[in-house]
Amino acid sequence: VLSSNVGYPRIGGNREWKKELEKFWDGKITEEELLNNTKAIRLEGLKKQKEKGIDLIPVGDFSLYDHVLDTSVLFDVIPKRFQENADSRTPLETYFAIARGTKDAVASEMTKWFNTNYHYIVPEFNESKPALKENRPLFFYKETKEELGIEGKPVILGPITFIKLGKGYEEKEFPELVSEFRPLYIQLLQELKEAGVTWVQLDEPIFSTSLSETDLQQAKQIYEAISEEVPGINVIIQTYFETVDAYEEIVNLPAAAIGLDFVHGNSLELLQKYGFPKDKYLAAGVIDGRNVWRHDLNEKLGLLESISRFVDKKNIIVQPSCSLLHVPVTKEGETALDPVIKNALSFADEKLAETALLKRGLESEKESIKKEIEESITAIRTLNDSKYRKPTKGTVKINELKADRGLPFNERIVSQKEKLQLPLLPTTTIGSLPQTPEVRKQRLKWRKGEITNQEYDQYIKSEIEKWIAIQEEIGLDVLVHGEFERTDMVEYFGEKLNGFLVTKFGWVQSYGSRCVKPPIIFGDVSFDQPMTVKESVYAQSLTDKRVKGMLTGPVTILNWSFVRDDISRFDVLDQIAAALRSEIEELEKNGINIIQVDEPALREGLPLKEDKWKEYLDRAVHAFRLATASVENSTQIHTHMCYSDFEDIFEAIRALDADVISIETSRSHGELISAFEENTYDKEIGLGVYDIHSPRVPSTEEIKDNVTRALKTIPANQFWINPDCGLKTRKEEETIAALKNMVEAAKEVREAQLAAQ
Ligand code: THG
Ligand code: ZN
Repeated sequence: VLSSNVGYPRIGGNREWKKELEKFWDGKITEEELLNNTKAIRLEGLKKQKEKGIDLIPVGDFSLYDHVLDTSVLFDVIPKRFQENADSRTPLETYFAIARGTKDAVASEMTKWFNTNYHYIVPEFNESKPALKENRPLFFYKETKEELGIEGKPVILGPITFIKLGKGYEEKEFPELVSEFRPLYIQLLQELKEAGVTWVQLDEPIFSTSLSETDLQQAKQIYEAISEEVPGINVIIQTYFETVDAYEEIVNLPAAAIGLDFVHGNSLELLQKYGFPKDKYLAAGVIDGRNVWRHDLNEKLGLLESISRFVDKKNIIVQPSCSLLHVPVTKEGETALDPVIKNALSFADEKLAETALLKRGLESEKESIKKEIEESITAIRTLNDSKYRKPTKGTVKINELKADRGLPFNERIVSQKEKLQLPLLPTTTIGSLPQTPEVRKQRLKWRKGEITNQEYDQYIKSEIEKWIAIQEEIGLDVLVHGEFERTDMVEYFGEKLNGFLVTKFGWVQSYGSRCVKPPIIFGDVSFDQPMTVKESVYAQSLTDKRVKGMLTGPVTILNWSFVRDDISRFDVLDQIAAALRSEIEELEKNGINIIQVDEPALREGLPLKEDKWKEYLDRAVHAFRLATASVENSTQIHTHMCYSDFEDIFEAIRALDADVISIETSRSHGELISAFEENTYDKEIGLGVYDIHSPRVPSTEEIKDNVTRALKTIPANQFWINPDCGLKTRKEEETIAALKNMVEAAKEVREAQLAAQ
């Protein structure tokens, strides 16, 4: 039996990595300093994995931004706009330019990594001739060996996943592209082999999605070529996040080992049904790499024993289900947590210790880890029996709540229009306004106790007041309070609802240097006291315009939290929905008549397997409606989604029954509008009329063009004008200038429309 790790967090126990990167981007440290300082973080992680007792330690999983971008650059897949003037930049500067853009070249697209909250940089295959440039995996292998005496296992994104995730080619060109990369992967692996590498991991998470015959054919061909050309190096074809559909084809690919996820979906059943090739290692992902709970080692050992009925023990590799990139580094520093909870948690380092224990247990006798098994069972039982798992005071009978607004939209909208008295083509924003360094500084001071609650409240109020005045001056129709009190749209609610806890250091990379700190749902979720009412009501008291209440929706709160695993996720979802329902009722009671419930993570949570879509979408829609259905007909429910890939979930979006939906589209106009057109959407739509992800201020003309184009498809009386996402990451001056142009554009189009009527 061997123990292995699939990937380790890059960010360091205290986000040291993020801080180094940002210092470099700000010009505060040199490239050499960045490389030295991040090397120290990397070696620290490697050392820890060794100490935890991991046999196959991943190297090259470390990245200075994103592992997909690393792979692109490794193979010289550089978009043209970054090849120009390349001599004036170091290779590292070019690397960051692709990720972040420069003043003359827009960044490459960024999108979600499978069903996670991690984002990768999309490879663009049409503008370069691939070549193996600098063998980074080899560099990391050598570094690890020289510095720490560790024989690392290089990790490389596999060819099929890498190419499938990229763009700039048509489906029929896929085989050609695979052929183009074949010699490059072979060369890469040959160089590794010559340097003494024995194990190498090729990540193919795409194998957990539905592959076409061609895809499988291509996989077979390239892995055959690899095994023929580079014999003697042990290739692990690593899948994760779900079971593999084409189980028999995949496990029979020529490789030394196949890595399967034994946590998500039922790989054991496939193993029992189809067996496993005698001559291969099975890298068994039995430790959950996506969640933070300690495992019952007895149960996991049982799973491994079941696996060993089909695979010789000597051929089993015990490991996490996927890279530990998706969980925080260690629970060690969480000193404020009740030991009852802390004992039941397991972050990356703790998961590695569990992995090593299971290896020991499987290898020798169960007896050899008897004490540890007992400890794990006790820790879980103690939490289950504790007050944390008892119903909380705000718990409601969810089955008794109606998830239906009563009146259909076309009747509700009449009373909404009458109440709200908004102009044709009303203007608004998505909710968050710039979180300036000053806002962050004040929040930090408050957290550290350097300013009092009262002083902090006063500061937030003054920001709200300032921005209500700015919004009035700009001439927006529906105003927002700006969300200055919120660090993160999920963490904030996690801090206020029953059943959640927030950690001190539980950071996880989201994209580039940006991290999130997902709250942990440990018990029943329920409403405790109003969470957003104070700020919204204060904002409303300052203006005669309508102020829109702002909440994060149940699906997004669920998907961006770590969720207890002793009850069904869908039951947790309903609990969150019921708690939000109380909040919405409070807002309404306090005079807020437009309430936005954001669901940016609805699409990302879509299961990888199509046969699970329906249940997910039904439950997601039900939860949204549960949260929003109890309001008066004249109260207007808005929602917002950031994702533009709507085709798969269109019916679900319609079924949400939100009165107004705003969506991010400014990067893909035509596409989205036709989706709405074909589907004859009858409710109100706020189409993002400019891109907030760039510091550029769009001109009035440009925005007018976008609006006019949209109005060819969407009737004006259904249409709202807004930026395409929240303004949190933008600067104040940019925001004000852009919104002024947006309001001016709205005014001109409105006048033209009214004149034409
Ligand atoms: N919250 C959560 N997940 C998300 C988003 C979010 N996933 C998708 C998308 N939005 C990712 N975008 C961001 C944008 C900004 C930041 C994180 C994710 C960010 N983070 C701060 C940082 O790393 O500096 C940390 C938080 C802080 O200190 O304020 O800015 O919005 N859950
Ligand atoms: Zn958005």
